[in-house]
Amino acid sequence: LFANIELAPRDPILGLNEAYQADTRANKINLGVGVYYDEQGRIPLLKAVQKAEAEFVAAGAPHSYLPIDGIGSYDQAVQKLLFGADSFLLAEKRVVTVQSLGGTGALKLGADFVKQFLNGTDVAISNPSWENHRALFSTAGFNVRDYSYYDADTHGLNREGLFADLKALPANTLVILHGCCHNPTGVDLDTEDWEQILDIVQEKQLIPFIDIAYQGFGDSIEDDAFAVKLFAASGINFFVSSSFSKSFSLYGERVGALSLVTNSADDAQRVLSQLKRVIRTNYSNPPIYGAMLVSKVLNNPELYKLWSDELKGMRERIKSMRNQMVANLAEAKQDFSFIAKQCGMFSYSGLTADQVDKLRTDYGIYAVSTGRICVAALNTNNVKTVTDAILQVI
Ligand code: PLP
Ligand code: TYF
Repeated sequence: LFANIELAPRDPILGLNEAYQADTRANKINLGVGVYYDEQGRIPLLKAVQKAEAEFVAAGAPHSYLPIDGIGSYDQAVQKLLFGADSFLLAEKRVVTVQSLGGTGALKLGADFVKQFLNGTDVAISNPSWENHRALFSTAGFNVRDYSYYDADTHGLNREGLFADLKALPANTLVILHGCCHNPTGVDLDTEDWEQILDIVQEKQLIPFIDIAYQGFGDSIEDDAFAVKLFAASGINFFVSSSFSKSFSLYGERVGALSLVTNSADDAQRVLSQLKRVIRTNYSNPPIYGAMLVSKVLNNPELYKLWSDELKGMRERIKSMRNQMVANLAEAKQDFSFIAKQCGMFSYSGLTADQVDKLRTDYGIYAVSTGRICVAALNTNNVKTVTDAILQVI
């Protein structure tokens, strides 16, 4: 039965993780996978999460089934975080939000919905984009194209290419936009870029799908949702996939959400009914634990403040690592100052695949072959080791 099944290629990033785990060198450093590590090199358990867990245990609550669309108070808190508590869309009940299996699960629900109900055939993703975007949408039956985004010469945005490519997309194309902290480049759009993109998607009748997996890792929780709020204010219909994997350090709990902005409360009701069917026929209903923790934190002002301070701490630590890298690499022949201008967990370092290879084989430092490094895995103990090795391989 299974004799003719071909071996599938490994996910390049998760495969790198496996290779790192198998490496026996004591001084190895993993800058591959997008995970935030603290100053001690550990994946943090946030204090706000710990308190919410303690509450849950003390209450002795059962592990019941959730409604198909997840915890209601969670879905509402997600909406406030993305659209702002005072959004007219929320007052008019025009936003449908369902709990999902992480940001990935939200993307897949959105993809299935567009395929089934909106006759979606084409999707456009940034060049480059998160590795899984292409695979996910192509598995969901889409023809995946890409639009220009990164300019390797300037280590910044290819603005002209981006706008030209978006304008050339056929109507009804789903356009995946990174809401903030672009993965893998760390290069983000500014206010005017977003306004221009909003004009283009309206004029060309494209379907925007904002993927926001790093809210709070850029400038602030509120400012990182700028694009979502801008699109919301325009009144257009669009999709948002969001994730708490990174911002709550809840990677393995799979906590995310899909939100759809519709034209009316009536639209929203019908959309929700179909979305629930998509969920029911896939996994019936989502898991309770992670979303329950996030809901407790987001809906309790004290815990919210604690979380937002902890997230600020993570954001500022990453920024200080960027500055440290730039300072340590100042003597290099090539310019690395762009690393401090990029934002979020990643930097497209400009290192070539050969240089990345050498980092791994000679120094036990793991990065993605595209040159992407996870700045959030640096700390004051390992940053000099990394920059010294970079100075050797370039
Ligand atoms: N979208 C982007 C751009 C990402 O970088 C990630 C990475 O984790 C995801 C979605 C998926 O997030 P999750 O781990 O919550 O599924
Ligand atoms: O880009 C990253 O490293 C993170 C983690 O299939 C990740 O987004 C990577 C690959 C993948 C799932 C998550």
